[in-house]
Amino acid sequence: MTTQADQSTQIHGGRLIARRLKAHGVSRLFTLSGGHLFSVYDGCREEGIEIVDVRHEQAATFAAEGWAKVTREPGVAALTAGPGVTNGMSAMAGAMQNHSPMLVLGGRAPQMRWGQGSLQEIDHVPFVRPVTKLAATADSTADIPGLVDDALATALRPHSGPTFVDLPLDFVFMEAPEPEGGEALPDPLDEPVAEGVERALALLADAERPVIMAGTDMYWGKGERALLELAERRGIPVFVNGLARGCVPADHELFFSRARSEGLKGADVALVVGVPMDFRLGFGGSFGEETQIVVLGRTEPERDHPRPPAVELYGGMDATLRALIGDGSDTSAWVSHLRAAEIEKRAAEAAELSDGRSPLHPMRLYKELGEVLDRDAVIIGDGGDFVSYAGRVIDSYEPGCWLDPGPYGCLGCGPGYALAAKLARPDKQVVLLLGDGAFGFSGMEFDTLARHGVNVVGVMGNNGIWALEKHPMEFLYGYSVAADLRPGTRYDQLVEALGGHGELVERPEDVKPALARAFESGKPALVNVLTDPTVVYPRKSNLA
Ligand SMILES: Cc1ncc(C[n+]2csc(CCOP(=O)(O)OP(=O)(O)O)c2C)c(N)n1
Ligand SMILES: [Mg+2]
Repeated sequence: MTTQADQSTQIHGGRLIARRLKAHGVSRLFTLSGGHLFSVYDGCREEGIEIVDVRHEQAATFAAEGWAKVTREPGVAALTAGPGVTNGMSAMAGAMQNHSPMLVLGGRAPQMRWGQGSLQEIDHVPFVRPVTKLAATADSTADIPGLVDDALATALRPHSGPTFVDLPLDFVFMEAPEPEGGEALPDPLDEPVAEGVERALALLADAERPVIMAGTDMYWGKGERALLELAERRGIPVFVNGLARGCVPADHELFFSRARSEGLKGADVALVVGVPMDFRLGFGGSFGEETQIVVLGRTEPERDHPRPPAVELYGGMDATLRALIGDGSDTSAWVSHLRAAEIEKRAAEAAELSDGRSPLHPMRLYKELGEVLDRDAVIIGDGGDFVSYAGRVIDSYEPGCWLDPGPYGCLGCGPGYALAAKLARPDKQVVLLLGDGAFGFSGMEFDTLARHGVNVVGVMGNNGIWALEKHPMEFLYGYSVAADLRPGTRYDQLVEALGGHGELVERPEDVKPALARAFESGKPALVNVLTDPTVVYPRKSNLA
């Protein structure tokens, strides 16, 4: 068997792919079997790329995204022809909105018989294109390596996002010589400083109540060090969402979360860094009417800003944030004012955090969980109200430690994310927060976790309802339909049946011992905590 390939050697299309993946540092391929992919598997096996096989293609695709989210390297999934690719569509759409760099390889019916009705024959590209940055079908075996290089580079370039390469069965089984070289993948730290920083510097110099609101593209742009230096030098309070969580440690003196509305509404200048003014920022209305907005993006936005910014800066996150470092006004009164608001709002949570009811208040569960989490634990949220509570009270201290589906909001992302996170960070606690509704989408992936020995600890808020839908519908209509689940379902026993460790918890005092047993079990685990369905999350709006 040959293990080396050079210009003179012909190697099959699957091996050509694996060699390009390996050359770019890809170590794992997430997939679910299909004959269209056999030569890709053979190539990966030859090149030492680990194949991680799941139970539904959405989990493979979410895992590829989860890998990207935790490592900032492109994640890679391979989906078989037809239904394999359609099953991965929601995850691709979510990754597109999250700007998650990843590559999806699609199996495809053979080119030589195209249009004659081969098994699982469908043209993926037209429906994958709107949810990817690049979607292309290989024209020949020799075309494949260049396409893979291009797809990986495109996935990483701003705005980063998913790309898709379709592999006709005949081309991927046939042989071609391996081309030489291939360029290194782009590094966000090489992106140039934006034009127009002078205007932003002038605004910042006079700002008395500045804030920074940072989001996911700041993380993709590797801007966190420069962001912290900028905030510290100018004394600017920082608020984060999405993947920016953890980029400023939750115990930093300039980090705020509960005082967000106070901070954003009261700001005279807001640096909006790597985050669109979408529903999460009230389409711009979260800021005060007089707030001057300085937008900083890795590149031009995909949509128009909902309110006109005073300054727009498009360029490298690190370089541009660095260019904004300098001395400004004394902000200490503003910072103290927000700190007082933060402390007051946190104090108001104390009663819920120590709520003694059984079934539990979700806040009490998070108080117990928070006390056993390491500083660098990776937390994954998959659910409705249960995850909204976590978003409020679970603190992050390092980048890449908080994963939720993002604005596309697809339930079922969690197990795939968790699988990838634990593979990428085997020494960290990886905790998967699951609603009982959310569990139904990808619960079978506990089989994947068990088969691959990936010891994620799941914590379920089991309220027997789709709470995020049931309570709003009752509020609007006085009744609800399609909003109930079976109360008290033993999802922990399901996980045990799949080879994991299960715990059922009904009382607050039993949470910590159950979590300790789960972490020590040496298996993927689910701590199934019964939570109170009458608890209504204080939500302003969930649709727009
Ligand atoms: C794929 C998908 N289907 C439906 C929804 C709509 N949805 C959002 S939250 C939610 C309820 C989730 O219930 P559960 O996971 O039990 O969490 P809970 O709200 O009860 O805490 C639903 C149905 C969605 N976001 N994604
Ligand atoms: Mg529920």
